[in-house]
Amino acid sequence: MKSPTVVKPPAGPEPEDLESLLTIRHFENLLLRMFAEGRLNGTTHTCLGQEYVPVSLAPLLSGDHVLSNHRGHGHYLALFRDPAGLLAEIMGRAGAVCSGVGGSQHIRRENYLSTGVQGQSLPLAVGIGMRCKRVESGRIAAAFVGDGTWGEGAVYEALNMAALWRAPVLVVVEHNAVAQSTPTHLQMAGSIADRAAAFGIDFLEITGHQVPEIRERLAPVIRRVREEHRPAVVQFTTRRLGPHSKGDDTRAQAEVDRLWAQDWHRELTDRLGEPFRELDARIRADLEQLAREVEARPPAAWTGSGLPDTRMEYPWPN
Ligand SMILES: Cc1ncc(C[n+]2csc(CCOP(=O)(O)OP(=O)(O)O)c2C)c(N)n1
Ligand SMILES: [Mg+2]
Repeated sequence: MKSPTVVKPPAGPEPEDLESLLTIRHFENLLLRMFAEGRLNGTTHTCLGQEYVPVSLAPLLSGDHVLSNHRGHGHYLALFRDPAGLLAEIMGRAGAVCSGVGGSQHIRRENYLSTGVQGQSLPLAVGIGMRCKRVESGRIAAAFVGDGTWGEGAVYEALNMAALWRAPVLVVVEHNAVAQSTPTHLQMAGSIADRAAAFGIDFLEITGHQVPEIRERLAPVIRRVREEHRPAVVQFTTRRLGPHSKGDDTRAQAEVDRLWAQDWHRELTDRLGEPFRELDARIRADLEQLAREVEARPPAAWTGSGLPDTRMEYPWPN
């Protein structure tokens, strides 16, 4: 008699990954609530639904250069686990990671840099990658970009050079099928896989949201980038659960509901039960408390960038 096939449930995230996932989820929810209550100004783009992408990558990129984009809170939090510094930055309060001058989109810390300018990070990543190859052997440059950003010409100039010069660059695409209000199928011909192939660049697509499985698939790709200087593109086929920024979701409600039904948070709530709910409630409450503390602080004061002053006097030296 044939023995019944046992379907192994997917491995759950490690405790520190769960904590990162939930910190990012509740950080982003908190920001949207605070905007609605008039407690925040400026802008913000939350990564609700996409939290598992940077959480999966974080330990694989330790010590590397990471270039982030406008939807970067999760990228920062997964790497630095510093909700206090980021919230203070977004609120312009004491303790801000960039003295409150960077806000939501422009953060620099150690080898991490984010920008709100779409497509800017890829040429930068190639330059940094070349530096890694020459003087920081073993390090790579990883850049997060959205699917809509593949409409920028700079992306292709960068891919061309990365392939030609064998720059250790990892391009992480968070393909959420939408760019602001434009569905990707209305603006992208062909596919990102084919575009990477045109440059002879390795490509991997990740469709699931299980952190341990994703890490297992990513590890050999990142190892090749690091050791063989083969640039790679990894496409996470993911979902944006929230608005583009705040209150500007133009998608049909039924479409958004369909995405929420596939959310990792819902799946883990069902699978992990009470301990997950308890951790979830604790992290949410801790962040609410943090927001009250940060709100009560004085405004952030510019303390200098901590970097050598590289400004040049005019006339520029040759
Ligand atoms: C050079 C440039 N053009 C336009 C914008 C305005 N803008 C900000 S986000 C965005 C859409 C980006 O879509 P995508 O790359 O898919 O990332 P997602 O927002 O879906 O994460 C646009 C057009 C910008 N920030 N920079
Ligand atoms: Mg997008």
